[in-house]
Amino acid sequence: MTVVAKFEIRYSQFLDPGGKVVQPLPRFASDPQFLVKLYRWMVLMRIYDAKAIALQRTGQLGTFASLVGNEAVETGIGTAMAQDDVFLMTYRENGVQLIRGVTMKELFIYWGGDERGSAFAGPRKDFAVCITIAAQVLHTVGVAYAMKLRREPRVAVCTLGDGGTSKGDFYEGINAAGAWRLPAVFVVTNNQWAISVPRRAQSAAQTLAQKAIAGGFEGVQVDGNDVIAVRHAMDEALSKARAGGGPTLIEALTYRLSDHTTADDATRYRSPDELAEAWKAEPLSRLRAYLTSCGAWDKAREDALLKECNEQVQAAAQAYLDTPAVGPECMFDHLYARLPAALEKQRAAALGDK
Ligand SMILES: Cc1ncc(C[n+]2csc(CCOP(=O)(O)OP(=O)(O)O)c2C)c(N)n1
Ligand SMILES: [Mg+2]
Repeated sequence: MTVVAKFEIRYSQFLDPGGKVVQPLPRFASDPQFLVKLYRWMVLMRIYDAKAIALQRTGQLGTFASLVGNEAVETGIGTAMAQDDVFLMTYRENGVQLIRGVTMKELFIYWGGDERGSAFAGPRKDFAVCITIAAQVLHTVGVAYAMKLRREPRVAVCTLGDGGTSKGDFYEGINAAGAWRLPAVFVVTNNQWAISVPRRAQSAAQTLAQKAIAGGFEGVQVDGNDVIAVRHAMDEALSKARAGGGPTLIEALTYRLSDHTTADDATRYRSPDELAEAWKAEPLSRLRAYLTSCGAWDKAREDALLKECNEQVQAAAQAYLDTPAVGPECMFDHLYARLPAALEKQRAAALGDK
């Protein structure tokens, strides 16, 4: 018998949960002021998230999917991408959207159940939220194929969850991306849960990164609570894709510190001990500890940043609350170029009900 294929999956972490450097930092991370910028995004995301949940709990927002715990993944992705790359997301990457120029007011409008929030003014080529699990993997293949045909040095960046990698759409997408050597990066945010289904029940594979091997391209694993590790892996994957080297899959190991959405109650299926343990590895505190150890951060700067981010979030929430609501008929307005007769009738009825 001969071995005809072998593979290995690399795991990378630069800062441990205490903020200690565990391997030489990549060049971008040698500048603490640059890391402060990454930290600012992470703090802003967390405050935005808390506000969105508060608005939902007081009946002023629809169901919301919290990103708490995901800040390092989102900051790493958003800050690494070039503006004319294309981002294709699930529902949990509001932080990436913010970095790419979607306004916070637009995000609140979207979660308020108003499709005008998907017609964001900033990154017009980015896709809207994809609720249909893993369908965006196929859309990414289409976008990346177009970029390749046009010989553009652009990359399609796709995010999906651990649960999403169980879908047929995911396997079909990575197969095509590998076969056609497309300029795409797939980031699997492994937050250990797909609603109530734990990672171990989701797949018998040792890592989710190795699913890329079946597509014929590289898969890597990073500590998704370490923004430096995520950003570094993104930089490498993006430059490889831009240079014609094909796709990469990045599995970012993190933890969903929130309920699945505001419509979920995670205490029904996971233990408080597991959650408490996960909080010890959350992404903000390690970067804060590292910056503090470099002399680049202190309590005064922290307080000033919290104040500034709170004001920004409050202003966006107020701008959202001051936006006149659309009528109930608008639910039909973004489904078809021409509405089928049956839905046209329902739309008319909704207008009549006003
Ligand atoms: C095709 C499809 N099936 C089922 C659902 C219902 N659903 C919404 S979120 C979710 C779990 C997704 O888990 P994961 O991919 O790990 O992402 P996470 O929510 O943890 O970020 C499911 C099954 C859906 N939205 N789309
Ligand atoms: Mg998940």
